[in-house]
Amino acid sequence: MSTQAAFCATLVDEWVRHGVAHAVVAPGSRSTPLALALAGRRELALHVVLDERSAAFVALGIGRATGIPAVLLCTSGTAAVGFHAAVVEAGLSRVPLLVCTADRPPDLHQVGAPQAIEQVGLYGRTPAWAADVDPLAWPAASWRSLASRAALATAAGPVHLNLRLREPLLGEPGDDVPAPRPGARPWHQRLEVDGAAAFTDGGLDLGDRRRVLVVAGDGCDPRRAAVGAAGPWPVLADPLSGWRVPHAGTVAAFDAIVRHAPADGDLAPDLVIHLGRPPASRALGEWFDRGDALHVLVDPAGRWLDPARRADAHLSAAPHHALQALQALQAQLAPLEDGWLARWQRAEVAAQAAITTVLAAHPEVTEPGLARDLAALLPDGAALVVSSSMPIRDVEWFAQPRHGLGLHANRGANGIDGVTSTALGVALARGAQPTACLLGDLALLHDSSGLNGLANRPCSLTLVVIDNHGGGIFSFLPQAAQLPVDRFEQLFGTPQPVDLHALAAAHGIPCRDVATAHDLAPSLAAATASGGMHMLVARTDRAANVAVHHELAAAVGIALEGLSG
Ligand SMILES: Cc1ncc(C[n+]2csc(CCOP(=O)(O)OP(=O)(O)O)c2C)c(N)n1
Ligand SMILES: [Mg+2]
Repeated sequence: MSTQAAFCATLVDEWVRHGVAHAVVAPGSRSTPLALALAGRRELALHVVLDERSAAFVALGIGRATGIPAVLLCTSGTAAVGFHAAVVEAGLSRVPLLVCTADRPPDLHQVGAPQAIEQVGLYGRTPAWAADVDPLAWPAASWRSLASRAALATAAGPVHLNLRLREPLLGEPGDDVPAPRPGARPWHQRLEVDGAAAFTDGGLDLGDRRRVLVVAGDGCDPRRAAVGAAGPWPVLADPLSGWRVPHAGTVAAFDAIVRHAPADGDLAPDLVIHLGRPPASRALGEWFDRGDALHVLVDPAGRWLDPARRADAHLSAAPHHALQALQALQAQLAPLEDGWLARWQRAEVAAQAAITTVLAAHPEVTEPGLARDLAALLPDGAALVVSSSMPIRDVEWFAQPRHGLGLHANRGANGIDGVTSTALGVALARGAQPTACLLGDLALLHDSSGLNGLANRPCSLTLVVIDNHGGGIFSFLPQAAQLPVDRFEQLFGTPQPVDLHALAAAHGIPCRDVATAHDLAPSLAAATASGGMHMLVARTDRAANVAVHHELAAAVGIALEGLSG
């Protein structure tokens, strides 16, 4: 009998009760008791990933895709450091993640024992909760509570359990596993508090605000139906919100619209409800800064998502609770201004038509066109993982409302690292259902170790790579205009001399070019129909990309002028 084995079996049993369904294990010895406990439960899918950095992003992707933490396990030493980037992302994105690092007991620290590094507090203040646990020092009666508390705490992001494990590492749990709660109940549960009263209790003077605008960002409650058809407001819907669906109030082309709408014009709001994380659109933020609306921020977890320090009020309530409260309040207030919603609807229709017209005149692949088409073409039930840099912006600015597409992006830290591995995690969690990933050439190369073994994974994943030969986003910055071309290319453009087809071939991944705008549909259809791993490469030009963005913005501006004229 092994107390450590019993301890680990108890943790795993409690996590299964919390719905945990995936474990990602990076190989090593010190983690043996927990690795065996995880492998011993048929309720858990076990994914073994060599590189801890990649493993952690895979677990992150699973957490992202399911909302349920994956258990992430490694041995002691630098292995634990390898988790750090994804832990940071999980922390800032509040993606649930159960990070378990095996450690040597304290007496084997600072004496030259192998793989003994400082692991307590390794991830700083990032974890939502952290505990340094010596199973032999913790009474068995505390084990279930420890595991359950850790699982609940992942509602706020990654949880780090540093587990001090001693030799012998092998053994059977025996009868030492403490009794669980009756039935399938976990040890601790959280009760939902109804936040419907929160809005009216907030002491906000909403006075006679009659132009209410909702900004639905990443972190919204995706059950839009729960909002009761979202009320009579225009909703600027970031695709990551899950709210960019066909609906009377949905506004997708907000970035282009606000580039031209006067901040005191007939589209200007007097009350803005922000749900979740702000969209990437800088134009939107600047437009709000020029206006004088009241801003209310709502986040289910009470985060301070206000980099512009613009909020008049923060509201700790699930977004649908806040909207229900606002709806109730709306009934008591002055009615919305006549034509308020209709004006936004007309702007959206005009902007979408202008975007379509511009892109139709570009038979070559454009980055906005690729993002728009990819989001439209993926079959119902598909997921799209979007890389930071221009892909997430192009999807935010140009993807049209639709049902049936789940979007994911690591926007907590906006890293371009781990994108392929995150997409793999999302795809693994979804099995045969198609997953696509839109990413830049540098993001692909950054995580090229994420391609290791990809071809043999049991899932359907199509990587759609925009190869603009470097960091296209920097061409929009003053650096591009003000630095000598050589210096700009050296420090920002940073083209990499890698043959992407050869890279794919080296990993056994079928790869083809998307040579024209019309090539995407058949290539994508072929890839998703055959399943497995595919790479599509679309070549674009960074300077031409800036030009087409300007062309789109100008066309929307002219279309909006036509409306007011
Ligand atoms: C881990 C990480 N390193 C560096 C950056 C800084 N960065 C932001 S965008 C970018 C270039 C990305 O290039 P690519 O993936 O090709 O996308 P593109 O800009 O061409 O759309 C870099 C290096 C980052 N966000 N994350
Ligand atoms: Mg690029």
